[in-house]
Amino acid sequence: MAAKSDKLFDKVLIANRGEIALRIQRACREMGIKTVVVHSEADRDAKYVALADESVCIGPPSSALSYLNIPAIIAAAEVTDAQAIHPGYGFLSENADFAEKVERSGFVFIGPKPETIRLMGDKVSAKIAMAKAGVPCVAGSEGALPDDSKEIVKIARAIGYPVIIKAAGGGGGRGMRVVHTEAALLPAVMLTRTEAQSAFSNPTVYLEKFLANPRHIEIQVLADEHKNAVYLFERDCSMQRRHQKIIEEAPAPSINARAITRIGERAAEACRKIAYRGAGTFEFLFQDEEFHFIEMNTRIQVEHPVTELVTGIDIVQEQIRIAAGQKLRLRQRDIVKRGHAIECRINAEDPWTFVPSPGRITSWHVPGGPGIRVDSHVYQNYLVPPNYDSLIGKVMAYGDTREQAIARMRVALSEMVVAGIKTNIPLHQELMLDDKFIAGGTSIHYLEERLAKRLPSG
Ligand code: MV4
Repeated sequence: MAAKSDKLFDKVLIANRGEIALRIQRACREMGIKTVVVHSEADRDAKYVALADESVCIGPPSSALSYLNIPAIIAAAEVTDAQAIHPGYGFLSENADFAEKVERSGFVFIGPKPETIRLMGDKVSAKIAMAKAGVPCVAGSEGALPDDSKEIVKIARAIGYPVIIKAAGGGGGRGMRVVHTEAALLPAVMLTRTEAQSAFSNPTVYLEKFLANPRHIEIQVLADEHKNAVYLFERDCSMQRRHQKIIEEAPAPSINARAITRIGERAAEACRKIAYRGAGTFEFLFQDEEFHFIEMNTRIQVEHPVTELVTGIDIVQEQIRIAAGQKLRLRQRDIVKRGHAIECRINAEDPWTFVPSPGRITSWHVPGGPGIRVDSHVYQNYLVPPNYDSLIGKVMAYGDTREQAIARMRVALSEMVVAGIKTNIPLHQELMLDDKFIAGGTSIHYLEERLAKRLPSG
């Protein structure tokens, strides 16, 4: 078992790829921790792999055979004598069985306890736990929907239409169906159950009031295993297409500071109540000045840098310290949010059709200057493999005000050169000039509505 208390790990294994593998590696190196990176055959020549103290090839390009290959990852930790495993985001990051196997093999999982990951992975148990811990939730069924049709109709009537049926095993937009009338209710429940059974091997569904025009606001938290918990304020992640976020920012434009304090305190208190450990994100729908909890993510998130920029806290380093058993050094009163940060996710995809565009990057120039941060594993001549998601980097702009952050982002995007593949940079440039984006506070539906009105090819 790795040393707990004040001593950090000697060596951490990074069970991920791309920009987040590099981000975690940088945090480790800054803390004097050696790194092992596991990689697939497709990522063998990536520079961040060469930069790690050690690397282990764990399988062919297919994720299922490499980044999702639990025995291969644990074997890599054994042969390299790593003490802890950081899962990054995606892949095995929210897989409770993986976390459990990591711990049973004698390594530290850099993340919550397996039972917490399991609790939050089931959206019904997550909501019950959070409601009990005092977090305001969307009105809906108390737990899973029963089998009895009359009962289901009664529940929907009490809540009032429109309602949304969601799969307990879903999350992130998978396995949901909106219902506008009583006539459509039971067929929708049946269909969602059937789909949930085949997609998640779990037919459990629940019902909520459907919020028509919300914003997606999330609260970042950090909690140690000594019952200390803090919140690092909010992010606005409303700018998304098909449940893929493309721009995130902190703070959320025009939300009352006291409302943020209240919901942040609720989130931190809930962490203490459920003995949460690690970094976490409470996802809320925000509509009519109210927060409604929907899900909790138990991993580091893609958009964590906007929170780092406005708070000055290195969230990945905090994850590592917490996993080593240290007490949080941060006290809530010392955590302040200053200025404004925006993140544009740069994807290797056609900016008009969103079709992935893997291939050789023949030219790569990143922006710089005051308030600009670029997190990317890419370089000139890098080959974007076709096997993984299309994120090739993140451009972040920080400013004293939102206006300054937007102005810096415009300059940054204009300086950026990515040749040889298509990217969504033109879409980001368009959005940085969009009146509604500039005004701030758009809903989760804005981008898709805006794209529908876009003129073909410029
Ligand atoms: C909702 C909703 C409206 N009302 N729940 C989609 C992702 C998943 N995390 C929850 N989602 C939604 N749940 C109620 N009661 C609308 C969405 C939703 C959404 C939420 C966040 C970000 C983008 C979204 C896009 C479409 C629908």
